[in-house]
Amino acid sequence: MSELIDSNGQPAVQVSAPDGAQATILLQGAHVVSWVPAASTEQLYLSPKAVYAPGQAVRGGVPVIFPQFEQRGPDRSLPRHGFARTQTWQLESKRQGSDHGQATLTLTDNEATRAIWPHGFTLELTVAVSGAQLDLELFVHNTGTTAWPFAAALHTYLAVSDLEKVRLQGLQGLHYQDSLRGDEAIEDHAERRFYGEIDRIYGQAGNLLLRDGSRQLGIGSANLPDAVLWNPGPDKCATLRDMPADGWRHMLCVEAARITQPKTLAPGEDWVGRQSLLLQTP
Ligand code: TA6
Repeated sequence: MSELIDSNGQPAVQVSAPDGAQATILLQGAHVVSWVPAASTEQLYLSPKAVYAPGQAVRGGVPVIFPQFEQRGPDRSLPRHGFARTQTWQLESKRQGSDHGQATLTLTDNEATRAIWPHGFTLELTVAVSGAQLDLELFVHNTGTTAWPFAAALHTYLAVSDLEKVRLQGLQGLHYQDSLRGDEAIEDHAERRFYGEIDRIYGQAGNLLLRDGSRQLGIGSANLPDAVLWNPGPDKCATLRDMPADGWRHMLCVEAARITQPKTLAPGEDWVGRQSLLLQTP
């Protein structure tokens, strides 16, 4: 227990690198709520009205989404965005190396998960900070006796100075599903701008670059081929009780996800997906 700190009244783990890079992870949901690169400032958005309570998803940071995304399945009877984000994870290990700090949190099936999803599993989230980089690695292992499909996402809320000043590169030519319009299209902008509400799933995304004034954030992923862009815009934001009225201006979710093609794990099989964020000096 000595490894734990308090973050907004919740037990949490803080990892730090010798160069001062830091991240804070709540045990509930293995939810990264803060990432400060070395000699820099907070890069994640965390709503000042976020609710910290059992069973409640925290608004901001990096919710871990498993085993379904939204209500899109593969098992639609589950809570929206699955259950990993509201379960209490365990701290498995924490250490500081010569150039990085890292921690691994685990979640295994338990009475509550088996009551809604009758499968044996282990999840591990490894969070590593070093200099200007944050690496998030989600490991999924089927410990049960039957195969099961799952969807997953690292639902990253990036802090931005003002949404209307943000540009995102790397999407041009990608096919996307627009959840607001209910249609599909090909992205034709080399630099996507944002004017308010957006909710899209881009397939086969590669490396992305977020520009926010002089700040540049590189966003990479592995094995999580979908990129979700989400911002509630002013009207939806006003309906979210855990967001301030102007919260939408200061965040953009750029999520690394596996949604459109769920992965199936046979008994004993495992899978790893990653998202990496790199603050680039101009
Ligand atoms: O990832 C986008 C999304 O699925 C949106 O549709 C939006 O509602 C958001 O996630 C937040 O979902 P939540 O359940 O955390 O309110």
